[in-house]
Parts: sequence; C-alpha cells; structure tokens
Amino acid sequence: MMVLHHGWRSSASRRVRLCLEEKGLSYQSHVVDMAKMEHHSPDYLKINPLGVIPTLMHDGRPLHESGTICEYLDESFPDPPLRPDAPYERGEMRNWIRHIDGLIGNLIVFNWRHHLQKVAKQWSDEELAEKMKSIPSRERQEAWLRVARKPHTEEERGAARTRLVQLLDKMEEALAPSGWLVGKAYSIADIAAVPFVKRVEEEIAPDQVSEKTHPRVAAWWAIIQARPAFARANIGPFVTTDS
Ligand SMILES: N[C@@H](CCC(=O)N[C@@H](CS)C(=O)NCC(=O)O)C(=O)O
Repeated sequence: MMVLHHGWRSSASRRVRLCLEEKGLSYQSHVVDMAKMEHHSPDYLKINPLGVIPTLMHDGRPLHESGTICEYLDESFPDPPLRPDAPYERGEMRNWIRHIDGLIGNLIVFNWRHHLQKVAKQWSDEELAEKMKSIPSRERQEAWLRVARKPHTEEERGAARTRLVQLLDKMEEALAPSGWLVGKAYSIADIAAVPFVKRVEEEIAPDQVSEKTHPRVAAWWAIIQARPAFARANIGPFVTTDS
C-alpha cells in the first residue's frame, strides 16, 4: 500500500503524482499543509528528515526526494518504463533531475509570494523564531525568513526569471533529436521539468513557452499536457481564489 504525503501545488509532489499516474498506481493521498508548517512537525520529520514534501510511504517505509521516488517507482513497477535503457542515457536523465532540482530556489521566489507569504507575514517575531527552530536546513530557514519579513524584490524576481528561462533554452537544445529530453521516449527527466514549465508558462514568463521563442519546448509541452496521466495528476493552476 502506498501513501503519498504531498501538496497539490508543490512542484516536487507534482512530479511524483505524474509518475504514479503514468504507471496507473493507486495511492492514498495525504495533503501536508505547508502554511500550517505541518511538514516541520516532529511526526513528519520522522519520515522526511529534510522537512519538505513529498514523501512516499510504501509498505510502511518512507522515501523522500522526488527524483529518487520516481526512480524507485520505475524500478518497482517497470511498466510502462519511465527510464531509458542505456546506462549513458540514464546518467543524462539523472543529471537533468539534478540540474532542475538546483533551480528550485528560483521557483520559490515566485511561488511563496502567494498564499505562504500571506500567512508568514502575520507571524509575530516570537512565532517566527519558534518556527525557525524546527526547519532542518539553513537554506529553507532563510527562505521562510524572507517570505515572512523581507519579500523578494523585483530585481531578484528578474534574476530568478532569467535562470528559469535558461532552463527552457537548455531544454530547447536537448529536445532537438527526439522531442524528449533524453533518449527516444518520455522519461523521469521530462517529468522533472513539467512542474517548472507549468509555472513558467502560467505566470513567470508566459511568452517564453511559445512557438516563437522555444518551439520545441512548446511542442513538448502540448504533448505532455495531452497525456491522460497529466490530467489525473491534477496539476492545476498555482494561484487560486483561496490563495
Ligand atoms: N529536492 C526535493 C525538494 C522538495 C521541496 O523543496 N519541496 C518543497 C515543495 S515543492 C517544500 O516542501 N518546501 C517547504 C519548505 O521548504 O519549507 C524533492 O525533489 O523532493
């Protein structure tokens, strides 16, 4: 039995849902509310020492890191395959995941200014200091401090936008041979990019996911959104009326 601890808007959670749905695997959904800091509760930290979502529980054992979880799922449930066969291409796939993981800070600049900022800026200094104590990483402590007290500037958002558009440039080049990021088929490398492209397209730089600027990325994006698993994974709009 599988339980996915996740968030509907979380990019890393979206990857795992895409993978589960591609494979037609059923799972129990447990939504972790980041605005209530549920991901830093002692119980959650026991299953995810990094204090982030998602975490997959499979037969009572927890696994964290979305890229790792997707590979684990593909190894455990090989049909349909989501990794290329050739070792070199598998290496390339892992490097894509690693590269995109490294860009998460740029997405946070845009994502957290919506509902999380609204909540965090209302915390008193004492509340903020208390919450900081249960955040395991310095990097994320800094991210929460920023959102609570020193929101990112327009200049910082511009720099983050540039780095995310550079991801599209890199994808445009990689997509040339087959239309997929690695090998000749949809893989976990593509899945890793989906939540990022979704956010770039809907808010961060919509004009960049287009026939004019990145034609291969635009074609890839259209094909991905038409996959039945994409609809089932529930990758809805990031900003909703309740945010
Ligand atoms: N590399 C991790 C990143 C996980 C991650 O950063 N998750 C975000 C949501 S997309 C999170 O839990 N953020 C909450 C926080 O940093 O406090 C993965 O791929 O699983």
